[in-house]
Amino acid sequence: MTLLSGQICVLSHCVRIVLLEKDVECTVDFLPVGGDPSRLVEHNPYGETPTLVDRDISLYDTSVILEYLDERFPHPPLMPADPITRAKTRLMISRLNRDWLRPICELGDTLPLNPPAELRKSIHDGLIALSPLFRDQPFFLGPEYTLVDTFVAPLIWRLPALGIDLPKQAAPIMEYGSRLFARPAFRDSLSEQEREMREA
Ligand SMILES: N[C@@H](CCC(=O)N[C@@H](CS)C(=O)NCC(=O)O)C(=O)O
Repeated sequence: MTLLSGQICVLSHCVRIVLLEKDVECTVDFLPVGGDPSRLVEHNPYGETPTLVDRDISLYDTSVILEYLDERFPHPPLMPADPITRAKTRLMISRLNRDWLRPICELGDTLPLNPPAELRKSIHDGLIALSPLFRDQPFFLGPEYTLVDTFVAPLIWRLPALGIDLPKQAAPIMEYGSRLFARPAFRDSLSEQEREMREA
């Protein structure tokens, strides 16, 4: 299995985390910025990262890739078991994607990211509003780590690169971020450039 990944593509980052959480054997092929897109287009008509190439199938669209991985490699499960919580998980991922992750993708694949002021404000205010949730629970949906957490971790990691500084009142969400970053799968998921986002 091969993942065609961007170097700092936030959605590719979600897929890298899930592959490592599930200990899936996969080659991550980091595509060079401004490189020849033909390899990508061969597997994905939209020419976007992430694209997952498996023996019998090529997949694109992050949510499609992640649900495939969760079904093909069921341990540990990253989707809740009951239909209502599964639907809530999909809804939350869809909102995170529309509001924050896709707009971050559109900022391009070179640093610094330079988000427009409205996007910066939306992420800043949105994370502050979510923060109290993490006073009483370790992960986004409660006691268990799920796919939603794999979408939020790359976002919180990118806050310094996005020029977003959260105030003290957001301490619970920053502590949640630290819990996510401490996971071995997260640490191993980082590309060189992603590592530099917090080491520079
Ligand atoms: N709907 C896609 C969006 C993926 C996407 O926009 N990827 C960006 C990088 S983060 C990309 O490949 N942009 C290059 C392009 O659109 O040509 C998904 O959910 O995976």
